[in-house]
Amino acid sequence: MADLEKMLQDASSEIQACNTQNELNEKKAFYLGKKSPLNEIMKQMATLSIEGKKELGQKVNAFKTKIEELVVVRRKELEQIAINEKLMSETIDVTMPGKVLNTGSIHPLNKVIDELNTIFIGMGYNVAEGPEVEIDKYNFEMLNVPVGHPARDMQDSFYITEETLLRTQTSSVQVRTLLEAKGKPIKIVCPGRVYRRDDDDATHSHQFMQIEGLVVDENITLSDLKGTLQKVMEKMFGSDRKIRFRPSFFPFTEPSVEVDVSCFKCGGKGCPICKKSGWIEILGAGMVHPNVLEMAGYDSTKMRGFAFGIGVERVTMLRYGIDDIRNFYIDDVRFLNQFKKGE
Ligand code: FA5
Ligand code: MG
Repeated sequence: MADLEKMLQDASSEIQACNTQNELNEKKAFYLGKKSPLNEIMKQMATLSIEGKKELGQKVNAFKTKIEELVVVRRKELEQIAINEKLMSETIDVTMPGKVLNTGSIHPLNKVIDELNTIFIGMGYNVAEGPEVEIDKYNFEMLNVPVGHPARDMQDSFYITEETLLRTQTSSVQVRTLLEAKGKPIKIVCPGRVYRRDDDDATHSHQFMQIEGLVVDENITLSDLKGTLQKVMEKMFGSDRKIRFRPSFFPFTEPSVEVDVSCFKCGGKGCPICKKSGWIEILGAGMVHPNVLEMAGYDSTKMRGFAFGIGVERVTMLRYGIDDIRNFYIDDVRFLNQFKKGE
């Protein structure tokens, strides 16, 4: 009998120590199967009295029942442990950092266009658009640059047919806007791509961007132009950067100016980027030529206007200290990634 009690104790701790359903099945088979150590005890049966047999029989049955119970309890425990483990492993922790996707970033030129648009919208301008494939009439003729005019040479161009070309300047949008407004006041900016047969170098590209501006109303003067550009450049570069207005010539403005900003690289001393001048030209501007107004149906004795064409690449170079315009167009992600910050 003592054997049976000892066996029950051993069985109980062995069942409790089972960590898988398989181990548990084996343990159950060991104690209740044909080769169970119980068989040794049962062998005593023959030597016992009837009373003794009855007593041993009951003890053995009780042992079996107890083993069954212990197995059931442990089986349930193991099932619960498995469920808990599964729940733990499948828990979604919403505070875990997500997978970082390798996203692109806004191109620096678009950043500067967005910024300039915002500045101009804040000053009451509308943003206009125009086509990149333009007719000669709008790109040149109605800007007071007739066929054979020497100013065409400076923008020696990509022609598609005799009458159509890739626009060389966003100034073509001036003509389109004037024709559409039919004598009414105008206040627009127009960003876009332009194309010229220019030799590429650190500050020149054969394809680049401009932002055109056109303001037409009664009583518009050169000082309005100067004040406007001064304000915009201050917002763009801060008030420490030096800006200069320099007399220039465009057939579609009179008088005409060009605006330079002091070189970001040498601070004005002269270096290869600014071609030793200390200045980088960023835009052309002037008072709209009366011929341009008249050709578009405006009465130039009543309405006057100013216009400007800003070089977006130049502004971006000055803004971010970029020393070669070609960086914008070679699609090197190491260059582009630097502009991800702050997006
Ligand atoms: C013009 O294109 C005139 N349409 C500007 C204008 C508009 C004058 C309205 C008067 C009234 P210009 O060729 O200078 O002007 O070009 C204007 C600006 O574009 C330049 O100041 C420069 O910043 C930029 N630019 C010109 N050529 C290139 C080039 N090849 N690569 C990059 N930027 C250029
Ligand atoms: Mg110029």
